[in-house]
Amino acid sequence: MDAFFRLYGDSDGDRDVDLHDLFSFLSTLGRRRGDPGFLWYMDYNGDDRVGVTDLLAFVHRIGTHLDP
Ligand SMILES: [Ca+2]
Ligand SMILES: [Ca+2]
Repeated sequence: MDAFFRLYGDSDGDRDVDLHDLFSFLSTLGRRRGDPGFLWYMDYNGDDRVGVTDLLAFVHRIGTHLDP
């Protein structure tokens, strides 16, 4: 499981952060732990909600690709 989500923001595990992952991120933006649709792996700083800090971390990674 942690190999799957080694790259923060890669929601589908294909080792990049692209538009598909962005849609997943936006679907959980503003949610907190316990909300339907909360995606724990999009919570970058671990404060149990997906907010501005996580958004900035995500945006920073858009377009990155993890090499094998
Ligand atoms: Ca991806
Ligand atoms: Ca957070």
